[in-house]
Amino acid sequence: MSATDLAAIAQTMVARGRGVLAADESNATITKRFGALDIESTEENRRAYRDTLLSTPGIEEFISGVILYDETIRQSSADGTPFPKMLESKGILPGIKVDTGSKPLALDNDEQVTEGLDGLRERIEEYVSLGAKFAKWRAVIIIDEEKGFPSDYAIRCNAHALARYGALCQEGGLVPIIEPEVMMDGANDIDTCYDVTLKTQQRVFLELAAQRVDLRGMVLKPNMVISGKGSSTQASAQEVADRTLDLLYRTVPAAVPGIAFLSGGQSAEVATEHLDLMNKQGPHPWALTFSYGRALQDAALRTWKGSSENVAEAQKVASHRASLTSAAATGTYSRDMETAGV
Ligand code: 5MM
Repeated sequence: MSATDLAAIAQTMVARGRGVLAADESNATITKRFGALDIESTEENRRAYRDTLLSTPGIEEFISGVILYDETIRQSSADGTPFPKMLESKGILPGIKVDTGSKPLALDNDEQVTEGLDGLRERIEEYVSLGAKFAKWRAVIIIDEEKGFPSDYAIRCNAHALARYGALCQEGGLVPIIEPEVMMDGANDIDTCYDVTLKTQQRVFLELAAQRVDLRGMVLKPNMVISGKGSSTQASAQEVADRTLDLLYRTVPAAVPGIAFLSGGQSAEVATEHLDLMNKQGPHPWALTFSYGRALQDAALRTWKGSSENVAEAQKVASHRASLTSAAATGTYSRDMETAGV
């Protein structure tokens, strides 16, 4: 695939008012999410849940692409249509998580590095044949001020792996989503989140350049700059938007077509409000949109609850959430839209 083709896919992923649904929970993660609602995590239940989300009527107005998990990309909708084909027929790009998870970093102490580079060239070839157009790799950067985390070592290792993955994707014809996630669950304040995210993104862009990744054919999926969940001082929504924008202007070259945020455990409303406040200050050099997992799915999953009788209602909830998140991607969201038309 040419650089122009990759750039066109990246542009489509972040087209105005559209964003990415992260539905790539590994079996371990979806089992945890199901477990909290007493839903059994069988292969059929996972398929039925993903089918509910992906076949939501009209979802293509708000969702440009869906990140699938290895099991899901091989599954089909109730009528037998493989999920990638079903998405394509709705004008939604199928994507695939290609990392194999974060593991303890060797000779370190509780920090993580994401694995999955071995055999990745061959796996990419197979995913392309299954219909994937883009990929995702998530690096986990932990803040723990007492332990001195993150170390430079952890940031360097993760940035290097992200760039190696990015280069392999572009060589093999997939647009890489580059996801360096600075975790939001520490006790740190917003200043520490800013400093760590700055250091991480600077290192990531250095590695991307060193490893010849074409910035026009990628999408960045960062965390927002936010107070840690365990911090006694919580920054206001406006401060989160301002500090996140300030950081992005310092780190992300204008050649990157779009930034699709992760939600990272923020509630759906808060994640939506933050994105909206950033877009109200636009236009920016890059599109600012979403690649949310929990913030798009939580309410729909709670409604579905593992029962086919709830599919229509869960789809209504999924569609409403996606429409609000889409509004935030154009800076036209307001809190009263949460209850309007439900
Ligand atoms: C959908 O969740 C993904 C989880 O992957 P693992 O099961 O391998 O942990 C995750 O990577 C997700 O794509 C991003 O973190 C964004 O999701 P949130 O919920 O943070 O918006």
